[in-house]
Amino acid sequence: MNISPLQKERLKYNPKLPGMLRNGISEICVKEGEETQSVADQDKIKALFPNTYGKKEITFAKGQNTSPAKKQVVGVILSGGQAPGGHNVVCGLYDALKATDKENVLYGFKGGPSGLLEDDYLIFDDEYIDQFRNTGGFDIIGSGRTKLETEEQFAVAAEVCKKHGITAIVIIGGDDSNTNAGVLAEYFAAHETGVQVIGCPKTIDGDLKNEDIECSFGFDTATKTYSELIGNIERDANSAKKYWHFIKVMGRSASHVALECALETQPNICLVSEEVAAKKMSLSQIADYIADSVEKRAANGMNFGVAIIPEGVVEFVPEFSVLIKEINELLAGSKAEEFNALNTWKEKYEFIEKGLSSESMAVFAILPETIQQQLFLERDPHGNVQVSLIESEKLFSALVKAKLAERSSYKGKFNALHHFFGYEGRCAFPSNFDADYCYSLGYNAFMLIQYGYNGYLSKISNLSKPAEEWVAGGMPITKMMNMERRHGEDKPVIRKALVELDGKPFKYFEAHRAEWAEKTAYTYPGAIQYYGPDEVCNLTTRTLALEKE
Ligand code: FBP
Repeated sequence: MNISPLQKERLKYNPKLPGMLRNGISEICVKEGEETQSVADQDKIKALFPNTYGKKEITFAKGQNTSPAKKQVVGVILSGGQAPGGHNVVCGLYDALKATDKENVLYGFKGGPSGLLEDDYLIFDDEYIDQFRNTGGFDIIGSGRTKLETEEQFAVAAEVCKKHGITAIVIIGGDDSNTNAGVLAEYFAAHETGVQVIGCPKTIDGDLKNEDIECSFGFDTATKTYSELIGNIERDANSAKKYWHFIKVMGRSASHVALECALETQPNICLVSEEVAAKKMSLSQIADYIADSVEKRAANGMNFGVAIIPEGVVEFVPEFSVLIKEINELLAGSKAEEFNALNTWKEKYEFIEKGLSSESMAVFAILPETIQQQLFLERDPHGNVQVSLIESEKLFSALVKAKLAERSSYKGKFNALHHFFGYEGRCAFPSNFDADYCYSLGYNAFMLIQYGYNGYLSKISNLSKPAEEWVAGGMPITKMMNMERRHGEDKPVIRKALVELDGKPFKYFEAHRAEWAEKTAYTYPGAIQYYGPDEVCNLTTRTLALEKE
């Protein structure tokens, strides 16, 4: 196989473990902490999870390993969107499993949770796994978005585990996948299958975190990759001085990615969806806010700038959500056929005008025609508008252009360029932080299995400190749960962490953004460094550093 010089070097990198896991398997003991409660709705969650609720938090420490000698056959699944470091979770898991007993076996279920249901797997060996150490991507076994959530699926999973003698399943995923890991753990316990389930916190979106989980893996590398690109664009903007760049960054709903990139690069504008929702901002208000920056900069001869737009922002604009709901209703059932049978956009526009409320029509009318058409073209299998496909970077630049045209005070030039950064970062070579963090999560997941825990999330904390000082342990998944309304039903789920408007990262941004909007205060983070001084190659995110200040 042809591999790049960097990959060749990265294969040799030795990921750092927390100090307490470094002395070898025989010297890892467990310390049990307090019994836990769910973050809310304790009675309901307890009733739904009679076998896995209220368990103790645990930490590992240096000391005599007292885990029972037992052959372990473990299955691992990668679930959802790719995040840098996933391969190292599998490597850490494999290394701990083999260091404990050479006879232990690791199965990898292919293509996400469906691999478990379809019994589609490979068995890892040294030769295979060694090609993936410290590399990005999930191609080691593939990933998928099938949800493991029904009793029927759990029964199939139990059968597959029984067939192979599997003693534990490790699910590497985001909030939904770990919620399902918790439900599966409860099912396995209730049915006395003897199979344990351990989760690992993954997602570049950074929205799987709480007082126990300091960050999900992949966020560090993905945001560093986007920040490098944004910094390069800022420098280009400041060199050519002729374009406004509208840059959409991934993050399905939370704005952690956009905010972290803003803290790293100090752009002129960064929208934060959670603030848009809290202030109930309209599209017009957002456009005015950006146009103010364009105008002030133009008055100082700066007809250029950079604006970061979080992927999910339009869903947080209250009037836009109403518009989407009305469009979904307008095209429900046979009405979609009626609409599609119309030949021209003019006829379709009249149909829309008749069907929408006057408030929603007013919002629809100000959208650029390409976005209007997108709202009617891109439908998901249930016939709903796919909001994530809306090109919000183009939407906002068009709205800003229209605002500027209305302003007699504005005398500048406004030429916009558009970018979307998402896939560029999801499979990057993991930063040293993610390589170390992920390897530790996997290694630690095996220790949880070995000590018999079920329904736990692998937890590594104290992450803003050097790896030597990281703390390894586990927390019951039920501790992170509350009840939420999903598809018309109350369901136990892990609470998604949105950007907190009173949190330190947002407060820092808020205190500086007026200056950044007017001046050129760009910072250029450059590429991720894998080798070199600690100050550049072992950096955590600004978000984590500010949260732990
Ligand atoms: P996860 O929540 O599964 O980690 O995925 C995150 C994400 O990268 C989002 O930022 C993005 O909106 C989404 O996945 C895109 O997923 P897909 O490529 O499957 O459409």
